[in-house]
Amino acid sequence: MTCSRGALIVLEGVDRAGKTTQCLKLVQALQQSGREAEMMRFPDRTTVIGQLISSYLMKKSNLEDHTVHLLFSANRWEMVPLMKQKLEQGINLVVDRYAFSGVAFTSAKPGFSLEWCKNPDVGLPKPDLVMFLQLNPSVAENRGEFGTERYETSFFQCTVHRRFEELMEDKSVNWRVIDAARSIEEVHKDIKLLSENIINFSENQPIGMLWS
Ligand code: Z5A
Repeated sequence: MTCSRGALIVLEGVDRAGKTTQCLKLVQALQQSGREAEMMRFPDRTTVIGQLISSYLMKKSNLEDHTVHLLFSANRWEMVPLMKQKLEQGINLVVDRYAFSGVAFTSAKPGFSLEWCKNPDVGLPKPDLVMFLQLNPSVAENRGEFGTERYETSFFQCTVHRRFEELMEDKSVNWRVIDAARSIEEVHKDIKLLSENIINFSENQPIGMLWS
């Protein structure tokens, strides 16, 4: 008996766009409709590499910029065997940030090209769908103060947003832009519909390789 594979669905967006809120709601909705679904997030702070990243983000330690970029990528690669296993078991994976955040954040730093930043993530399991939660920085500001972690400043987030826009010009990735300024329920409705469609479409397709 052959089992249909699960879909790899990624949510991206700038700070406070609602990625975590929507990932949780999507997993719940898919499960309620009888589908197998699980959430993953990057960085995954539970692993040894994830703890190095977490300490860096919390400004408890400093890491050289190339080094931390490679650690973020390694944190995805260490999850690849598990991701593939789950997808092949028919479990749909809903992922909060992925390689696109990796590239957008590092390339927002001086001296980093998009191309260099993409290289370590070439060949990762390719998402079947990437939904970018679009939110104007002024609306995001109304969702509360920035936290105290690294990168949580308006100036840096604006540069990150521009890098995401450059990444979205790549038609080899199935990007969908979602207006995240609406209510949680309205945003969820769109995300659920797009996800259900891609789950049906992907079930008999092989898992692709990102940027290759
Ligand atoms: N990073 C990197 O540099 N390289 C990499 O490779 C990767 C990541 C993978 C990780 O942060 C940091 O690491 C991140 C990128 C960098 N740095 N920054 N900035 P994280 O993943 O641990 O945390 P986060 O991604 O920064 O979370 P977030 O962006 O702040 O939040 P969010 O997930 O987008 O939003 P939320 O938590 O669902 O919602 C935020 C608030 O808004 C909350 O109060 C909600 O109730 C509210 N909300 C949500 N939706 C709505 C709507 N529709 N209306 C009104 N209010 C809403």
